[in-house]
Amino acid sequence: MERTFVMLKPGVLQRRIAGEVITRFERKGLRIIALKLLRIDKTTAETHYAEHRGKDFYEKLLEYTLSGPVIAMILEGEEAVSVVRRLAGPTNLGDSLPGTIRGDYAARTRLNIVHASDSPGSVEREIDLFFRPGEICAWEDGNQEWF
Ligand code: 3AN
Repeated sequence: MERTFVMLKPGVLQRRIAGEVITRFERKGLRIIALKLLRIDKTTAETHYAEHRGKDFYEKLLEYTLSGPVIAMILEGEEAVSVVRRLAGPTNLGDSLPGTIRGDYAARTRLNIVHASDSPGSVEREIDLFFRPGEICAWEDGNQEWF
């Protein structure tokens, strides 16, 4: 099983679509093993988006990320990194097809609703940045009779 990190950006809560977006991941069969709502600080945002420092959209991206609470999650499943990236859809507005989260909900590339780790290396770095080990709650699928 693979883990991946997802962050629902502030627009998700603003637009009251957190449930709809989280449902996309659950319907796919991914397992939520950590989830919290938080307002991230500037240092965390700068660390998270360090690779984009200096780009023309960087300051606006930080401003948006800090504009309100986000929802941070760790999802688990087979090939979770690539599965979640496909559910999210491509970064650029013009490439994200209907049926993907960005394709269905994002109207601007900079405000593209969801962050999802792009490699196992970034998963580890981003989980460490957002979660303490005690906040992760691994679980297994239960006996069907308990449902
Ligand atoms: P992704 O989030 O798909 O991994 P990255 O890491 O290239 O994409 O970009 C991080 C964030 O920066 C994106 N989610 C988006 O909000 C913003 N972004 C990336 N490229 C652009 C761009 N060309 N114009 C405006 N915002 C951008």
